Amino acid sequence: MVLRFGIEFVPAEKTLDVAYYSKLAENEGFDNVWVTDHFTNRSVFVSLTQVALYTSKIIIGTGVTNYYHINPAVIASSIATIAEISGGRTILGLGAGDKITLANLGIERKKPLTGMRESIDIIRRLWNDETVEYNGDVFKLPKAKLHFKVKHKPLIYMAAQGPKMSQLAAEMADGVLINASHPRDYEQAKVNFKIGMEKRDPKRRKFDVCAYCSFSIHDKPEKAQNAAKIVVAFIVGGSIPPILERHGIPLEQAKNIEGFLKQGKFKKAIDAVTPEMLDAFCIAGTPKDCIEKIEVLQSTGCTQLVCGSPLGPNITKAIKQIGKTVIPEFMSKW
Ligand code: F42
Repeated sequence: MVLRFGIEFVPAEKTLDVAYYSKLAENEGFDNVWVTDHFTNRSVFVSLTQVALYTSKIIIGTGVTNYYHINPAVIASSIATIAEISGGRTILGLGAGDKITLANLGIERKKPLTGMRESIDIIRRLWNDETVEYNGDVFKLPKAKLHFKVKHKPLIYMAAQGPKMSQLAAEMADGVLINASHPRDYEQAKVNFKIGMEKRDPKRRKFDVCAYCSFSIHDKPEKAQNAAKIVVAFIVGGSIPPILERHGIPLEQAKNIEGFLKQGKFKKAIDAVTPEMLDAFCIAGTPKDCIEKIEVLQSTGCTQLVCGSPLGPNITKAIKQIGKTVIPEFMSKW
């Protein structure tokens, strides 16, 4: 089966740079651009607006925004505006938000699962031109209505790693973005998708399973791996014990890395990343290494591979290399 390719950009970069990379990705055969959202970076919606104006066919989306730092009604109107600008090429990627980033805003991530269910409900109803009077556990909207018609209703993809979030994604969303790079994580996710699928409306479109991987490509494997180490350090430092145990990563090694990161000792954190951690939490190596790992992910049922940060030691070269050497391997042979 054909595998779609997505790419993640982080608006720590200027909006014009994100737009330039997105256009390059479009030209190199990528299907989707996902732009991350943290208040510390440039605005995801402004970045996506610029991406929409610079591209013509690639699907663009938040990868991902969240309903704690933006009210779902504001998410509904913002992403519908981008859908309008892009001519319907837009997906809403929605997550519970990064716990540590939200804590810096004094926002406690209360009832994330309930918040997700309610947000999706509110957003879809607003797009359907309803006046929403909502009295949920997390959201209370006395009277919300959009004063413009949403012609292009975006698909909604959920970020999910946890068992209940994964089940909810299969029940309610059009797709899921799983922040993981190892087949073990996808085998586990499948168990939860099956549970969620039982409650899914059969009229809803086919469920898109996106492997949102830390990805790094270079002809010299050690260069690719070195570029990925800081990202992997953050993943290891932020992972909960069951995930570390699933991949056989000793908890004390992870605690060690977490400590270095908290103190801003990034070089020490990078040096503490082991080959086992790289294997568990990223796809990094030569084009051949990357293709082999992607093939295994595809065999677990993934329908889209999202190439996430760092992409490689050089972003422009990495986008071109993925487009020329990796994507063609997964295009239909007939
Ligand atoms: N976060 C960002 O802030 N910005 C990004 O750009 C971003 C990108 C991104 C891309 C892909 C991806 O997969 C994740 C990404 N994230 C990003 C992280 C994302 O926002 C979420 O933090 C992450 O996906 C959440 O992962 P999770 O599936 O582990 O969900 C957490 C919140 C969780 O606790 N899940 C539990 C579970 O089992 O799935 C649910 C717990 C539960 O049931 N809670 C009950 C409820 O009602 O919510 C209440 C329990 C109680 O008593 O309070």
